[in-house]
Amino acid sequence: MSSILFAAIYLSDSASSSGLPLVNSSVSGQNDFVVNIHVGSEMLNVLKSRGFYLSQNRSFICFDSFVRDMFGNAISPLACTHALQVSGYQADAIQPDITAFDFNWSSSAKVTIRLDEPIAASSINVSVLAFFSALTNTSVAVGPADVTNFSVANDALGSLIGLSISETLADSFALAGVCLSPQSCAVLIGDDFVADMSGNILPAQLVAVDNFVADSTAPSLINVEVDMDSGYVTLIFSEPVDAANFAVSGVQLQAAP
Ligand SMILES: [Ca+2]
Repeated sequence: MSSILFAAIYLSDSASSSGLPLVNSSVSGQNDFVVNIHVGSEMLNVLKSRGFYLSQNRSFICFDSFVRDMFGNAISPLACTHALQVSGYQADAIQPDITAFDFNWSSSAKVTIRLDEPIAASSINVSVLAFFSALTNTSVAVGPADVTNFSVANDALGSLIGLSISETLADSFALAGVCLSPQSCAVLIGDDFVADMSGNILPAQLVAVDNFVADSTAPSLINVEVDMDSGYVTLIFSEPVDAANFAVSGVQLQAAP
């Protein structure tokens, strides 16, 4: 059965549309009436990301001459305009899984989460996310306004979710000591964060960061306020600064520049 020409088999979502050639697949079994083709996860992900094969009503097959009988006679092609609907269908019932969680302070999309299969963008609920530091045993929850932008890219590898977080949330991280190093950065995923194309929900879990990129931008001084009665000088910075490392001797007060 190694004579099967996979690229001459097409999978489509209706009896009238052109199909996707079957790639990344293998055949198992003997020369027989029944041939089992194992469709690889990359091809399955392509089908899911295109919305194909999400139900029996969206599962069709058509083909060119992809196989021969034992005498060498090739099978007659079946045009995709007359594609055959599958007679048996088993929906995806497996929950998606996380394959990577990255945190990047120097990028506008600070958080990226990769899953092993395409997901439905409309299912995303960022308000069940929190970030956690095992060093300080502190977590910072994500509020509804804290994710300023999110993107979803579904492809053969699965799905890549990108989240841009608000300045307010970034400041909360800095003040709580969360996600300031690989050791202090994990994401706490609650129930119902995201579902796959068949509605299976990603299980709640705690995931440590895989790739961590620190902030390399220097803080700047935005404002200085002086109270001549109390004797306090108040310095306001563009981002939280580490008060333990504050060098008072490095600040000079003067009458004119
Ligand atoms: Ca699944």
